[in-house]
Amino acid sequence: MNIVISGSGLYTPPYSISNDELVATFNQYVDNYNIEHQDAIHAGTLTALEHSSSEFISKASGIHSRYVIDKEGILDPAWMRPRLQERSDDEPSILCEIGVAAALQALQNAGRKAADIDLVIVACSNMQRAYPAIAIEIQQQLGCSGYGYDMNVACSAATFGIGAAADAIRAGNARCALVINPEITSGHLDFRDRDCHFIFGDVATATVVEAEAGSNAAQAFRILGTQFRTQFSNNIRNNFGFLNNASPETRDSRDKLFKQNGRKVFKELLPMVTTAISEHLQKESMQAADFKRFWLHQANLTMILFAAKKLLGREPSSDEVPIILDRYANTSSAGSVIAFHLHSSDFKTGDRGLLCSFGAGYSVGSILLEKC
Ligand code: CO8
Repeated sequence: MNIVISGSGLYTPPYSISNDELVATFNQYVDNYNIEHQDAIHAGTLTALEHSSSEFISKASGIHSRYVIDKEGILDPAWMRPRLQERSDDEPSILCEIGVAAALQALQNAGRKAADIDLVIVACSNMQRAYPAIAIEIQQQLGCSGYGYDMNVACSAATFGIGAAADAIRAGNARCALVINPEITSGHLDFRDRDCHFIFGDVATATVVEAEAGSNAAQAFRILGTQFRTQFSNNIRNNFGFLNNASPETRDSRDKLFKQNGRKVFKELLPMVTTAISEHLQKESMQAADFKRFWLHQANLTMILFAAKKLLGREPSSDEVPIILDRYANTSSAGSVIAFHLHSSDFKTGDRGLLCSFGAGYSVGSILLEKC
């Protein structure tokens, strides 16, 4: 049975923060900290914090700005995190709200109604609560039938989710699925950490996955093959979880937010990604040159260009490897789907593209697509 991605959707938060704005807040925080702790710093018992820099950020990452769900709280040097009003159980959760916005656009592009959906998968890096599943809340909010569940494979959650949806349809458990990636990364980022305060942005994406036969989308992409790989690593980690309550002494310590060893990630994950994609193409008797476009995970510009060059054996053009992280930053699982959503309308029947995500786990997911 042929399965297609029949539509995609994108919710972009209303606020954008430039590198200069982010760095101004960070540097103010650093100055305040160093003044507050000047005695200990002079005594040599505490190390002074160093300023961040916009030049470093754009050079090291390719990121110039990021969208966020709340700007004021993040840019307040005394707070430096989104300030989000907790909602009552009777109100839609924030992940549900932004997920629904992306889902409605995906449904429209797929020529589908919510009533056609019988599987909702919410696939992202962090759920805002343990249960009930955000997917089931969205199922109810939209009026979908069938079933829903949440899953987390960090940055690879979207491709793994699309794969799970395609498998469910082939197995006869569902007919038409919504895979939704609401990413409020600003909620699990330490904006006081110079090494990573600039990396992430908020967004939500969604895709509709269904059988090709019966699909009535104007812009459907046939899934030619999927491949998923994982390999354990501590180099990208977040120890937030339900057992934190059992160790209240360390409940708010640094490791309960995103942390990474960026250099090691570069060194270890890139070979894993390029090997996985090459093996996937080989398995399907295809070559990189058969593909018009590579919608790659958007974590770091150098990383994206390195992977594309390795695959193609030459410098990629900007048309072959669209970049969206310059204004969206790393949006975790949503990054490659944003690239797909914004850069796929020019495909003609038979054109091929590769959707690939990679990140914490480690994890790598690749999906080979062909325009119907
Ligand atoms: N301003 C100025 N200087 C800085 C700054 C800064 N902000 N930060 C670091 N420096 C300095 C360092 O101190 C260092 O100085 P020195 O050489 O004197 O020691 C120098 O700059 C170089 O630092 P790095 O070696 O760290 O710099 P890199 O060139 O490695 O760039 C990056 C840093 C951009 C972080 C890079 O390593 C990178 O992008 N790595 C890959 C990251 C990646 O792909 N991670 C994937 C994680 S995402 C994921 O899987 C999902 C997780 C879930 C989502 C979480 C949401 C919050």
